[in-house]
Amino acid sequence: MNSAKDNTLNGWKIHHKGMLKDDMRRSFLSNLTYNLGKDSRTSSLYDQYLSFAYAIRERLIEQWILTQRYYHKANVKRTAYLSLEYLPGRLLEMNCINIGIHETSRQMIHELGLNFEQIVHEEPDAGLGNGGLGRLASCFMDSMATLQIPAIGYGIRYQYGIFKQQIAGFRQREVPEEWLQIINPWEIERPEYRVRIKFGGTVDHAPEASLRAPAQWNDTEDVIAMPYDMPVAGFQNTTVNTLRLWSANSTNELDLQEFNRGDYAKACDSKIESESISKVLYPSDNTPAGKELRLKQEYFFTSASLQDIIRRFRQDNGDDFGLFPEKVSIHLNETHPALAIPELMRLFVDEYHLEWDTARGIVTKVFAYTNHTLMPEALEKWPVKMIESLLPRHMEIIYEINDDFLKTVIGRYPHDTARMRRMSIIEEGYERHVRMAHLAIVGSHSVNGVAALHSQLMQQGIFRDFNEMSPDIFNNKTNGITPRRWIYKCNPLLTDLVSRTIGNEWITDFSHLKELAGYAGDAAVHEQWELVKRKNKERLADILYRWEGFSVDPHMIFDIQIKRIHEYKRQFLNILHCIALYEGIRSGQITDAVPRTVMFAGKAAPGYYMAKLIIELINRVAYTINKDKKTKKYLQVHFIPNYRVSLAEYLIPAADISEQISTAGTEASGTGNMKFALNGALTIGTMDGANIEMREEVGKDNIFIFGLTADEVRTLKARGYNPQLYYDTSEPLKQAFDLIEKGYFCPEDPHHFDPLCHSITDGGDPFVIMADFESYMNCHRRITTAYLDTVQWNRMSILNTANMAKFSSDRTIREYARDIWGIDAIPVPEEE
Ligand code: 26Q
Repeated sequence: MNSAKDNTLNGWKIHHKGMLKDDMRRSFLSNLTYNLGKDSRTSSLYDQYLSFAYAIRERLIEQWILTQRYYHKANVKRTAYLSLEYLPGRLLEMNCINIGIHETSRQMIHELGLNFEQIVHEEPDAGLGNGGLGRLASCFMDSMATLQIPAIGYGIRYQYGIFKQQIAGFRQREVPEEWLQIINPWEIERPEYRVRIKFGGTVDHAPEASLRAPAQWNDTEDVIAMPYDMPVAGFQNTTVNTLRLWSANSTNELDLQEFNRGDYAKACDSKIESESISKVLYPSDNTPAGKELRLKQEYFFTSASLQDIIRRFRQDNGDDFGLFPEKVSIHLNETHPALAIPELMRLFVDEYHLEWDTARGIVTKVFAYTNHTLMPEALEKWPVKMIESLLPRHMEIIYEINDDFLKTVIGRYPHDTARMRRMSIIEEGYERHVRMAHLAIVGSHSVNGVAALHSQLMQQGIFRDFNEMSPDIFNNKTNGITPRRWIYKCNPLLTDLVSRTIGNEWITDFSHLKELAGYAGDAAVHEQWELVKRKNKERLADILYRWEGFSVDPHMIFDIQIKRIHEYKRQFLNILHCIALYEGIRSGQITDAVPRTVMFAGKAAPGYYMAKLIIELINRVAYTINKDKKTKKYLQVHFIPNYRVSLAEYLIPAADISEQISTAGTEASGTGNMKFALNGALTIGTMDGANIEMREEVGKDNIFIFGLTADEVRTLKARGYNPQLYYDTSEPLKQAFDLIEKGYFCPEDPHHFDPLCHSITDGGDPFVIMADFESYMNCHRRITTAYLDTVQWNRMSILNTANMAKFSSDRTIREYARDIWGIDAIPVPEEE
């Protein structure tokens, strides 16, 4: 792939882009001149970024074409990953690394007298997701390409990604992020693959025909789905997979009619309305967004993707749909694309005239569903009325699927009508709803959770009835993260140190990382390990000063909690503890404080009142604490605005302590926890999500676990939990709570934080903050004592990195490919 020579492609002689420094320089300058009309004197950083990105893109494209052509020729089974969210972050440097040209490019840019760091910072993050679920999808895309698994990711090309967060007057302000205002060099429009998506209208059946016979869906309002492809390169191999994102365009016929009638405004309205579908990402994470436009988005990208999958299948296999499950596997990332199930039924029955039962059999073999949340309010359900008016044929099909399903239930459990009601896809009540998770389970051959505890709770809790009836479809696939972005790219110093210590095989075979454990007691490694952490803290300090104007001191402990703001994630517990520390130091009760900087970052859903109030509390507490001369040397608190992938890449390598403190039984997995530990931070965490498996890997002495277990939380609540009891018996908790309640942090409006205070007292403290406080505080005391023993700390830190091999998304994807998709690696030959 990296050889510089001429090549033929499709019978055309094209120039194989060379990978040497001179080749790169030629491409870069040629793009600057002929594409952007600039020279190295007149070019802006933006011009330089684009030219550089184009030069890299040119080097991806041939292998991209070869990969796709090879998949077609070998007629391989492919997996389609359907996700409403992706969070790829910046791509320029990552692509450089993946095609093996990072160092060469860096030198080339440097020798031109340009600044590599500044250039790559010109790229906006592709923020097409909210949090864990979206970032996981991107880690998976990376691993699928690296493992050479034939895969295609489908999603929406939102014009506005996740909002930009500003902090003004201590509060979150949302600013629209129009990332496509500037050119996206990584996408290629593919008008030849656009498809038509229908909405509304009516369904016509032949007289006396069953709902299961082919029907006609007429008088619809249509939207065009335009695909944009982004290359996803494997790590230094020959595979380049595709991420295909759909953009909504209007069909011109409709507005032309109105236009010709002279109703210009209306003509524009319908254009605007159809194009609004891909306009904006819903900024809700683990919280409901029960808006019709959201449902439209879900159907829009699902239908477009399925039509695309079928087109490709027919091209390779004709209409022999019996082969479909041997050639296609479709993965549902949460229930957001669950309409794919009735949609595939509709396409098979109505468009390709398959028998209902035949179609139904194929569908279940093809789909698999991953659940990502136990929060009851985040389980998707849509009013039957809404689906009926937007997707009338799908509603019929859902009823028919449900009929079949309920017959099986009643066959297995005769007379158990309560069970039938619980399991039905339709929720009865004042208004009837479609339960998307039930639809996804009934239509899939595999349902998985994302960490061992989560899968277990899912099977015993929300999906208990389903698990009793079909235990074989349930399984666990513990999440992972891609080591390419989450150590190799974001922590070059540590990457070098690890390679110098154990050789560099670990980069391509992560299981080698455990060899590092052999050096956990090595004084020379310790010294370098410490130095790397220090340098990463300095790098962060530098960036925070330049971007946000605040100074942090790298000599202090960096204690970091970064994730979406949510009550169950308990940022409130962390800030309460900060207040207790502050009060303790200020009053002289704490005399042995170890200097620390506590950092928070994360976005709140714009409509999530409590989450926004937590952000305001953190900012006000930070303001009060940071200006106090008495405590300044010992405690600093910062809220860093606009958390995103590119910021995480600086924060994570600089962390000493990673906060993973969700109420046990609430965080499905967490993936930030893995990123921190991989970069040598020590975790303070609860027995929740993947923390439990991390503890198994690193050993109980190398992680700081506190608080009630999921079982204990359940029992406590069942017995009648009284948060007041904990308040009464813990002096530090009482002091911290009282400061907030008395308005110490908001003198101009002392009752400002009442809703937060109430939630953990009279409100019943659903996330057991009060009950876990003492344990959390004591755990922090243990962890700071441990920090003072530098040798011991370095040892633990090294063992954390060394024992993270399990949490590579490569391991996760291997399991998905083997157990769920039935797909093997297909190494793409270098040349035809
Ligand atoms: C719900 C109802 C209606 C519309 C949307 C939603 C909705 C939106 C986003 C439901 C859930 C989400 C996002 C969930 C999510 O990000 N879950 C996280 O997934 C990670 C990857 O598996 C886990 O590591 C996290 O623990 C989990 O919180």
